[in-house]
Amino acid sequence: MASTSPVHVPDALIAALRQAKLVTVLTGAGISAESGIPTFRDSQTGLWAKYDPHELATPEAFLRSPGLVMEWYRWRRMLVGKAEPNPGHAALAEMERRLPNFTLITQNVDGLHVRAGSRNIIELHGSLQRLRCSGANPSGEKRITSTCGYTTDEWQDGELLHCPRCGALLRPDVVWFGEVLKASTLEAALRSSRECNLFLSIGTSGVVEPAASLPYEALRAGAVMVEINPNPTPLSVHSHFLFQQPAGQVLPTIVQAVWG
Ligand code: BV8
Repeated sequence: MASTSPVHVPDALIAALRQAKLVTVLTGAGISAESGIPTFRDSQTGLWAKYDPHELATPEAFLRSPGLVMEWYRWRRMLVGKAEPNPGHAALAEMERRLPNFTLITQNVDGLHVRAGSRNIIELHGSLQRLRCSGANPSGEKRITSTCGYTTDEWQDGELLHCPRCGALLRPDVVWFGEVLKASTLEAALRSSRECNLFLSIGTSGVVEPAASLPYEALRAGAVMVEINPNPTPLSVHSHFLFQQPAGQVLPTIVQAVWG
């Protein structure tokens, strides 16, 4: 990401962060862009250029072509394995250490916030580091029966992986389009959005629901809204502080300005 003009942190934001009792952050693919992970907005590179993530990240795609979907996730997992958390991830981990009450909600499944040292994380859409039993009937019938609940971090070699407990296909432990989020996860995200004094929306185009509604829950509850995104989004006009610059430059500057 080319360096941009210097980041200016308004005194009012410094004061707001210093006195905030509860801060909630929502991140999207944009915070991992400076780690070299393509965002959903970017066209998928190379082999995957001809596929639309919205097509591949669905239960239908998995039932229709489980091998293709698993190969896509293996490719993304390889990208993530070669990537490092960037200064934006690190600054959020530092912010959590400095604040009395901090919740990080992420739409990302890359696990980079965990690797950067963040602790209180709500992974809205799961993690591609984990696999879980899909319940998809190994005989290939086009329906997903109830899963046996098996999960693992071990991605064995081979195109299709099977649950050692029940024999069904294993799938990435992520939430696909058309799938409901875990009720407890969504409830925790809604609660921390409604209870915070200050909400930062970082690196998200604000399209995918129900994640996209979280900043508006915070606004309705009277929170101060900060958006960090080089491009405008529907949230931009509602933000009290708007940084249209890369998160990897803005976040460390904010942490430096507030905590020195
Ligand atoms: C559900 C995991 C009940 C998988 C993902 C209500 C209204 C409309 C539609 C719906 C609705 N309710 C449900 C839907 C359907 C659907 C949906 O929202 N569709 C969209 C396309 C309209 N939602 C669902 O299906 C959800 N389930 O609600 O269940 C239901 C079901 C069916 C029907 C009704 C109700 C489940 C959604 C979860 C899908 N899984 N990920 C995987 O990753 O493989 S979503 C995935 O895409 C990401 O997790 C993320 O959420 C989304 C991508 O968005 P972003 O993260 O914002 O990334 P994007 O590329 O878009 O933008 C990047 C931004 O970064 C840009 O703005 C860019 O400017 C900025 N940026 C770039 N560089 C930087 C930067 N910012 C800062 N610094 C930088 N350096």
